[in-house]
Amino acid sequence: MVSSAAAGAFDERVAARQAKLGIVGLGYAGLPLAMLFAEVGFDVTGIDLDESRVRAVSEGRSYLVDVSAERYDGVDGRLRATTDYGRVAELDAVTICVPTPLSKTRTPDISYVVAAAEAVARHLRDGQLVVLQSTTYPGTTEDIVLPILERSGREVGVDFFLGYAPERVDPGNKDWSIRNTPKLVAGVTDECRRRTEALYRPIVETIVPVSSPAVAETAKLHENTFRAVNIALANELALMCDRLGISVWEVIEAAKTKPFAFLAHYPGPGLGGDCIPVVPHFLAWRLREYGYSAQLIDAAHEVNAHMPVYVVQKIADALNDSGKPIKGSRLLLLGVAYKADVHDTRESPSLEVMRRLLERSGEVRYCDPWVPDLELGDVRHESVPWGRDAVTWADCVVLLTPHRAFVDSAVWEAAKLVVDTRNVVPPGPNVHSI
Ligand code: SAJ
Repeated sequence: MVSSAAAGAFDERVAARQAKLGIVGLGYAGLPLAMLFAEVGFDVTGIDLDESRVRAVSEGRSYLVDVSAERYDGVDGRLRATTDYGRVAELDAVTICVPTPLSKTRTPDISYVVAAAEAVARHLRDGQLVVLQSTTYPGTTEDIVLPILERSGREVGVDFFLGYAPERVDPGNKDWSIRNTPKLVAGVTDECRRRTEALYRPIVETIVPVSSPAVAETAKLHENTFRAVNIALANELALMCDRLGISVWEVIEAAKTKPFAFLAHYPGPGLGGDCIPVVPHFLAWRLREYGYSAQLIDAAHEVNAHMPVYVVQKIADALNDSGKPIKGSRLLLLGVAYKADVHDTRESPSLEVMRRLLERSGEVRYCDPWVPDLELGDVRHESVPWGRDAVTWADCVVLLTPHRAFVDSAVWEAAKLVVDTRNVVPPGPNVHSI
């Protein structure tokens, strides 16, 4: 049993900002968290195996949209970075924020979580709190991380403490930050949860304790699965409205007038990002171990994965009206990032559209102010500048990512033919919408 004195001492060190904090993984979730802890007065050690990230943090250089170079000036050296896990031994609390990608066979790859837990375990000290933030399948904290940490012979809830608190970071979101986004918090024992709550209290306005890590792990997956399934529903609505000969965009706008029990999602060329296309498969994979098949998740994946095929068919149909095949036609793709006004192309459906058009011998160029160049297969492509020249070159312009630069542009009237997958191009006889 933990003495109340020891519990009190931890809370006091946190409340007094004397606790030494560590963040493992300085990516889009870890670095903003490390910076925020430093800004409220903690001494923070960031640990990352990527030496370029460690150098950037040490030199106060920004490499994430949410952490500008100016923020380093404000923390007076309280945020340091290292590749040395040995520094864990000096810390009171360590938060693990490493990636959890999908493997090629669409199963969860938690190798980064395991490696981080093993490295922390090698330097674990009595009284330390370890918190996992990575998005992962239910059972990871208690069935994978806990046994690794207990190998040291220490007992959880007595000699060390283990919590789970999923990240809800939305890079670039100006409305929702770490501070004002409610934070789910769980612990392997009550004292684990209590200490995890104490850790986040100085930086998060609303802490939501839940009864177990599995509840928090599953809630996070449910949040993103909700989004993927509703996007798939919007995409299926587009396929249905195409057959009905009505505008899916007008249907959604009409449905949106219902003031309750409706949350609009919109069709597009498919599902991109390292989050929404990935996370639902963690849940489906885990439930298969219980003999349960998550039909909605699998069906949503099929619908979302079909959208690039549908967009290519719309392009072929639009060109056909002008008596042109895809083969040999000049095709300008607008936007390869997975969503508006980001640099990120991970899982971007634009790349699948581009690949399919190249396969059909289209002459393909892309324009994306946020992505100057990209590798597709073993070919390097460079973005062409946005403007009338780019548009007049093309037999067909395809709007895939609604970057601000494309939305309010007068360039559209120069286009011979447009396929618009995001409902941002002014309507016209030469504009085909999905
Ligand atoms: N998309 C659609 N139709 C929609 C919404 C999105 O086709 O109605 C597409 C986007 O184009 C993109 C993909 O889905 O390719 C994912 O878009 P996203 O807006 O969900 O963006 P993400 O991947 O950055 O998701 C993050 C998530 N945040 C966290 O997990 C903490 C997600 O839960 C947020 O809802 C989302 O940001 C957000 O709202 O910005």
